[in-house]
Amino acid sequence: MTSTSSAARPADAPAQPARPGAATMITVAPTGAESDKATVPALPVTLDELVATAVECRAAGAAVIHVHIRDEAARPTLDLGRLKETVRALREHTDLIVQLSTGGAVTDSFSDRLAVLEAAPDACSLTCGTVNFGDEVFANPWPFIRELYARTQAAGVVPEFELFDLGQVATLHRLLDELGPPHGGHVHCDLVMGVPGGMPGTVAALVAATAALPAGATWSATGIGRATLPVLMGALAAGGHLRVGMEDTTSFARGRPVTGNAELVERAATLATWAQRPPMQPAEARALLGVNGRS
Ligand code: KMH
Ligand code: ZN
Repeated sequence: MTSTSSAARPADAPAQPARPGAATMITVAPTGAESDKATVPALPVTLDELVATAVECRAAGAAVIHVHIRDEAARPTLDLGRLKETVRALREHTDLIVQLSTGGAVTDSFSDRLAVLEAAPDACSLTCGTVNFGDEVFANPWPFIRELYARTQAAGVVPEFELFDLGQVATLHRLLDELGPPHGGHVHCDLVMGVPGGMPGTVAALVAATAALPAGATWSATGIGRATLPVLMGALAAGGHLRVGMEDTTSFARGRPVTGNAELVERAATLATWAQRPPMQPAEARALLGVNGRS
């Protein structure tokens, strides 16, 4: 790795934590690719359901939506026509920042995942390494990461760097060192914690990962399943932003299924407000992330 400002920094120069009192950017990840509509009936899988969820979550305090879509049989898809229609509909009905998943499902091809950018979202996810994913493997080899990142720069799409473990933070540094800053000029990361195979959803892991981020980066965090609340509270305490949604948890509490994404956003917004870090409006999130256009 070559050495630039994105690489090593003193231990006392953390990634940029939100100031006390500063707003909390809440991302909702409403659908994902893993849950089944038959098992989780509240999961938004049609375009109408997704738009309705987006409107409710915006009202509840979300500023960003992380989008996976489904086909007519509610199976995960990266169909480009559907993705374009989804971006259009979300923009028509909300002012949320539209972040398309380039992770897709573990079965999706690299070429289909690269083609997601052709749907011209505001932003996209970009996972910085391969990770065991339960019994599956979520594959993100270096050449794919590099190609996807270069395409985000060319297409003017703001990447959110998804980090499932500490090694992926090192890969993020390598990426920035080799290809320079992202479109929009600002590095924002999302720690995905508690995936079986990735870093655990603990405060110790949160502190280790955030301490290793590039100087000036901002970050959000999400805990999968039972890691949801510890990660949410740890992230608020550590000055981070939040991602919540049915992609990451389908239980609101032990034995109580989530009834809809909005209640997860409402809970996050309430806790953020109690922490004196109320939800951020989409316009402020656009400015933070360097997303062009509508404000
Ligand atoms: N569904 C996972 C295999 C992303 O959206 O970029 C990948 C994922 C990450 O959800
Ligand atoms: Zn996702």
